[in-house]
Amino acid sequence: MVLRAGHGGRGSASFRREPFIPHGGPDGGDGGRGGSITLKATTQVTDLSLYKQRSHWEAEPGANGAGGRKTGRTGADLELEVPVGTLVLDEKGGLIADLALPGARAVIAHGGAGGRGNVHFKSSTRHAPDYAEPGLKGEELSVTLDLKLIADVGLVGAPNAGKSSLLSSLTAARPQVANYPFTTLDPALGVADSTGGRIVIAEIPGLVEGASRGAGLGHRFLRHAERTRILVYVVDGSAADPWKDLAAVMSEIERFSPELALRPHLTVVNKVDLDETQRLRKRSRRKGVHYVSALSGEGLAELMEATVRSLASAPEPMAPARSATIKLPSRVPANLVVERKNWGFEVLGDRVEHLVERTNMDSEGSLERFQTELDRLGVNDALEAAGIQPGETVRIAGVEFEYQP
Ligand SMILES: Nc1nc2c(ncn2[C@@H]2O[C@H](COP(=O)(O)OP(=O)(O)O)[C@@H](O)[C@H]2O)c(=O)[nH]1
Ligand SMILES: [Mg+2]
Repeated sequence: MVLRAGHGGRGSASFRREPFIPHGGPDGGDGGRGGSITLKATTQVTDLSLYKQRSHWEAEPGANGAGGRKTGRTGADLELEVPVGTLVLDEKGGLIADLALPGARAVIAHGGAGGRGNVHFKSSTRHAPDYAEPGLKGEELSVTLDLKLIADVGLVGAPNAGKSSLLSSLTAARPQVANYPFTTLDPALGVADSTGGRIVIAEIPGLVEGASRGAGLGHRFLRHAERTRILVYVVDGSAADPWKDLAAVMSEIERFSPELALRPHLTVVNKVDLDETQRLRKRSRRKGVHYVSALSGEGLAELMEATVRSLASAPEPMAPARSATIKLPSRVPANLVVERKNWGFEVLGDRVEHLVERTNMDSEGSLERFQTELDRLGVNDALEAAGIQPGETVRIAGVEFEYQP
């Protein structure tokens, strides 16, 4: 994914106009700073699909300065929302940011500073500076987004099965527990200390909870489940038909992702402190089911042991399930690109753009060197090849020139 922050606005080289004074003092204001690009972690977004569809993002440039010491408007920042657990890596795989918590933000590409207007360049020897600085280029970089696992274990099940209660009995987390179907809407996380080390457990909000909030939401929650290594199906043993509830949840998961349905899982019947659940336990011949009570703590130690064993043998999830990695070649051209526009020609290229930014267009000496360098970099050839005519406009790094071979 290529992120390009906004170019800084150009400083203005303007002079005050006053009646009877042919040349007022310089009053050109500064260019505005270009917008930056920020990534923000949110639970509202659960995957990186948006960034697979669109790989180029640009923030707004700063506006140019103007006469009357007017500073150009700052370019608007661009804030891109990514799922919690997104890693931002540079081209070599180095970590730029770890957006592990909801609300975490990182500025990834900084906007270019605005150029100074000519009011700054007045000195005792120079009363009428007729130049101003160009704005600086916004940072441009190619990054890879990688989505970490949010948890080792995902608790899934119907509303009121006791997912939140289990999470709070197994870990120090204190999710909302309530006896009605509209509770958790974000995955709540907790950490359990076990013989197998730290285990991160996530409560995946119920499908019915999601479905009742509008179509597709249930599936949005299930995307969180994809980012766990094993699933624990939680069933309310005191419900009218617990096995039917279990089947409903499993088929919903199957419908969402057959791969997810095949992931290692445990089945937990909760509320074994209640008579209905006790009776179910006596009646049922199902094997491999863990009967527990989040309330009394019964069966929880055994459940944790089974979880540790299951995690130990669980394969590392396949790449697409575990991490939606976007790898794109860097678009930033080391060499030269000439693009025809309706107003003239735009020249793109790291080296030539840096050259323009470094050059003080006011000094004869540096202008001469600039021309030679442009030629050496092949800019003139490239423009000729693109069919440029004398007098047409060329823009390099935000600075415009008239082409005169
Ligand atoms: N008797 C009993 N009630 C429980 C148990 N676990 C949860 N509950 C109750 O079941 C209701 C729903 O629990 P909650 O954890 O919010 O379920 P969730 O919707 O799956 O997160 C709450 O009223 C809990 O107090 C349990 O082991 N035994
Ligand atoms: Mg809950």
